[in-house]
Amino acid sequence: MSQASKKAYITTPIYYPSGKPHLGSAYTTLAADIYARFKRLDGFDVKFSTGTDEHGLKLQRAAEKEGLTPQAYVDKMSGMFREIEPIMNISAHTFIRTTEDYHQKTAQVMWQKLEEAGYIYKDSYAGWYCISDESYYTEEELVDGKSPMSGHPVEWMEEESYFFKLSAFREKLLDLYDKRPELVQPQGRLNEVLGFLKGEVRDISISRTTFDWGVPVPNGPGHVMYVWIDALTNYLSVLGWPNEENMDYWPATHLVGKDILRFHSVYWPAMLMGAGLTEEQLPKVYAHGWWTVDGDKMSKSKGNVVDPETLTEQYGRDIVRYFLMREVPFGNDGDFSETRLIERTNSDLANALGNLFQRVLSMIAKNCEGKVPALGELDAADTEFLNGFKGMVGDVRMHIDSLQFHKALDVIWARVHAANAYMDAKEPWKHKKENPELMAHILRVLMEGFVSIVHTLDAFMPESMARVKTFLGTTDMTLNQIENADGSLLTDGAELPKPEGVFPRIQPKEEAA
Ligand code: ME8
Repeated sequence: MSQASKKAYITTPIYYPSGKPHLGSAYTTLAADIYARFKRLDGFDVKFSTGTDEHGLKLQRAAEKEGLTPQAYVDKMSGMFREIEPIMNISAHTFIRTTEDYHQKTAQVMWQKLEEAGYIYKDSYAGWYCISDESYYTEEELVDGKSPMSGHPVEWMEEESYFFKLSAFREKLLDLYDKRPELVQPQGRLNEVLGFLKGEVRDISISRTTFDWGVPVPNGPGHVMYVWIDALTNYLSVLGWPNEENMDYWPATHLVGKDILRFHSVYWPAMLMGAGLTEEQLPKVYAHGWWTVDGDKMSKSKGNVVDPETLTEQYGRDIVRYFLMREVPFGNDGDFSETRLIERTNSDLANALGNLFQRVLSMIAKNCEGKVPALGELDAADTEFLNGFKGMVGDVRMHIDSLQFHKALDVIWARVHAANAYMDAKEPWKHKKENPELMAHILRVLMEGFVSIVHTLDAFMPESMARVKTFLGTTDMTLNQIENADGSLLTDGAELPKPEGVFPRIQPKEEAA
C-alpha cells in the first residue's frame, strides 16, 4: 500500500436508509463534496465515496412495520439517499450499499483476518441494547433508563456472542494519538477520544443471534455480524481491499458527525491494526457538529426536519451549499434558519460578490466592445492587489486541508472586499473619455483577480462559478496554474458573452408577506 502523493480518498458515513435523508445527512455529504472538488482542482486524483448502511435490527424492524422483507425495504429506501447526489450536486464516484455482494465478502475477510490474528473470541453477552443506536450499554451508562447517546429506549438482550478484543488496542491507540494527534480533528474531539481511551476500554460484542439481517459470520452458524463491524469495513470495500489495486488512495479522510466519532476513531483503527495495517496506514477522522432548526432539535415528531430537496428547489443548490459551509464553523453545532440563509445570500452573494462581478463585467460589455480589455503597465497598487490573490489561493488551500471551510470563505471574501475597495479607489468610470486605456487596464486587473476568486469558489458553488467563468472568458485551471502564472491569466481581446447577474437578491420573508 504505497502512499502516492497526489491521491486522496474522502468518505462520508454510510447512512441508515430508515427515513428520508435530512439536512444532517446531506451536510456531511456536502462537506465531503467540497473537499473532494477542491482536491481535484488542486491536481489530486480523488476517490470519493458515500452510500447506505443497510443491515441491523433497526432496518429489519422498519421493514417489518411496512410489511416488507428487509431487502425489499432497503432497495426502496436506498434510492432516496442516492438522490442526494443530484439534489445537492454531489460528485461522489462510488455509492456503496452494504447489502452488495462485494462488500459482504470484504466484511467477511475483515472478520477472518481479525480472527486469525487472535482478536475474536466467543462468549455470552447480556446488556441494554438500543436499536436506534445499534449499541449495547451497561446499566450505569443509561440516562433515565434510556440511551446516553440518543435518548431512545433500550431493551434487555442476552445472547451468545463473538467479541472483539478492543481492550488489546487501548495502549496502542493512546500511543498513536500521542504521536499523530492530527488523525482526529478538531482538537476538542481528540480530547473526547482520549478521555474514552483513558477510562476502562472493554471488549465489544460483535455478533448477533437474535435476528438474521446482517452479514453471516464466517464459520459461525446462527451469527450475523454486528452492524458497525460490517459498516466500517465499507471504506475498504470501496477500494477493493484486500486486493492492493486501489490501495494507493488509502488512507482515507473520514468525515463524520460527532455522534459516531468513537466508532471511527476507536473501533475502526483498532480493527485496522488488528487486520494488519500499520500506524501510517490509519485514516484521518474529522467530526462535525449537529444542526438544530430555529433553536430546536430536528425531529420528525416536532415536524421541523429540513428537507434538502425542498430547500435546494426553493433557493438553488449553490446558495444552500454556500450557506451551510459559511454559516457555522465545521466542527461546531449550528442553528439553521431560513431567515439567516436569506440574509447571508443577500449580503455575501448578491451585494458583495454578485454586484462586484456585474459592475465590472457590464462596464466591459458597454465600453470595451465586450472583449477582454488589454492589460497595461501595473503600478504598485495593481501589483499589491494582484499579489493578494496569489496569497489567497495558498490560504484557502491551508484552511480546506484542515476542513475549516468557513475560514476559507473568509479569506476569499476578504479579497472580494479588497476588489470592491480597489474599484472604488481607482474609479475606472472616470477615465472613460480622456483615458480609455487606463479604464480598460483597471477593469482587466479586476478580471485577473476574479479568475482566482472563481476557481477557489468553484468547489463551493460549481454551477454559478461555471457561469462566471464563461463571462470572464476563462476555462478550468488548476490552482497551481493560477499560483504559478507569470503575468496574466486571461487573453487580451478574447470575445466575451453578454454578462448576466448570477446571484439575484432574495426577498426577505417579512417583505414578501
Ligand atoms: O450513524 N446535524 O448513520 P445515520 C448534523 N449508519 N449531522 C447530523 C444530524 C444533524 N441534525 N443528524 C444526523 C449512521 N447527522 C451510521 C454510520 S458509517 C460507517 C455508519 C449525521 O444515518 C450524523 O452525525 O444515523 C452522522 O454522521 C450521519 O448523519 C449519518 O447518520
